[in-house]
Amino acid sequence: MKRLFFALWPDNATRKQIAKINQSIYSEGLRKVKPDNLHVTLVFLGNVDTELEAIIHLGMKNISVQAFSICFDQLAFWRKPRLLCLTAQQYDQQLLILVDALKKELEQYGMMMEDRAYKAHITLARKAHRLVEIEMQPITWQAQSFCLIESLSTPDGVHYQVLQRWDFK
Ligand code: 3AM
Repeated sequence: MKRLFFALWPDNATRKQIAKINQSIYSEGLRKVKPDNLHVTLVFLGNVDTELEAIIHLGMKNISVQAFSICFDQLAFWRKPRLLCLTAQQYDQQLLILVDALKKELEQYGMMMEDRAYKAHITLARKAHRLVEIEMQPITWQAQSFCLIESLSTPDGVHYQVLQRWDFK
């Protein structure tokens, strides 16, 4: 079994910009996401066996979405999951089309998908207690592809590994 999710994976320049913002945040007890792990989750799959994983790898070529950009312009505190994350006030329609298409494809394989409205975010830190005031320049994320990611538990904490990448049109 592998623990999988679909995500937008940043290019190096975007990753550096986000990591820099994350460095500027301080609050007691925060558990920061490592720079190499920064991403935008699209759809969480959970544990997937080898057979289903092979079907997923093949099936995603049916997804046809145009490249788009997202402007992450706000730091938010999400109380229940105790996250500090970057959020976007507006989404390009292509992002919602992509998330919807992924869910529909996965439902065809018998997977149960969450019904909650999608909220694009970049998790920066966990175990947060409050919002932190920061000065930040908005981050424009040029999405050129989406990725299948494996979440691996290592002695150094969680590590995300890109398994496959699909380019947008
Ligand atoms: O990176 P973010 O915070 O968007 O919270 C987990 C993380 O999201 C989320 O999947 C991403 C990669 O681990 N996640 C973990 N378990 C989940 C679950 N049961 C989950 N999302 C939904 N349902």
